Amino acid sequence: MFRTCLTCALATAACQKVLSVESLLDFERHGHTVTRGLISPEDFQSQVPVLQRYVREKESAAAAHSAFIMSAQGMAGMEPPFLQTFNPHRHSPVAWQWTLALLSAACALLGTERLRLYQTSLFWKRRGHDATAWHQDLMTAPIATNDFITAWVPLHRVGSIEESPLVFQSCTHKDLAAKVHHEQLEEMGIDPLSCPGPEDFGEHHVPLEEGDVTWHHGWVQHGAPALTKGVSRMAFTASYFADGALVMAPAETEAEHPELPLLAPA
Ligand SMILES: O=C(O)CCC(=O)C(=O)O
Ligand SMILES: [Fe+2]
Repeated sequence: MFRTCLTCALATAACQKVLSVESLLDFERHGHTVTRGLISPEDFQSQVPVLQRYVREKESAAAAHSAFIMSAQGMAGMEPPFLQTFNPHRHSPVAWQWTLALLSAACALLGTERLRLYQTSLFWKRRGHDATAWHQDLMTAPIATNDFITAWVPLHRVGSIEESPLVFQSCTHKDLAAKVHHEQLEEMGIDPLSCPGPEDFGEHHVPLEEGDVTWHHGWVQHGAPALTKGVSRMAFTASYFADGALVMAPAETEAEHPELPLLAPA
């Protein structure tokens, strides 16, 4: 991000005010980092119950969506990795407040002063749900950019790997050559099922206390192990990208991303 910061003295000053140089470098080098205590204890205690209530209200819609996705991927009847409620910021003032509260740190980490919001989500992983498989967020976002970041905010303490934190393959946002894709493994005669999953490979930031936030770059490989301690894990996420990126033509994205047409360049 210094690449971008150096083009603008103001942005450099803003970056260093919001986050330490160590955090900025950590994100730049590894593609993920953690910011401790970004949500204040007062806000956390009063606002988390509102978000938890919202997740529960949307449970049946989220379950229907995940059943649809599992079936589309030929895995009908299997456990999904989580229930996902999309874009709570459009309906919940608290989710919108968190989206704005995370903005300065997101700008600092991407080294820009103007971001667009791609999406917010609430992830609810319960005991019995599958692991969140290794993936890169930008693979499924219809945006041509390398400047994309997601804040992942657990709605409770995540004290250990058994409680399903996000797990990252460091540096894959810069150098994917070091890792091989699932399909390539098959070609190479390696059983993809015996590849180490997020439960026994990768870096994480536990223990995460209330108000801590992990950040990951849109190209970094990440996932999460299945929950083996506790019964439920919930997280709020907000994904942003640097203003000015090209997005796919509205007609192709309208069904899934009704807000994206607003972002299309003239
Ligand atoms: O919470 C999870 O298990 C998945 C979240 C995720 O992949 C993301 O925030 O990009
Ligand atoms: Fe992701």
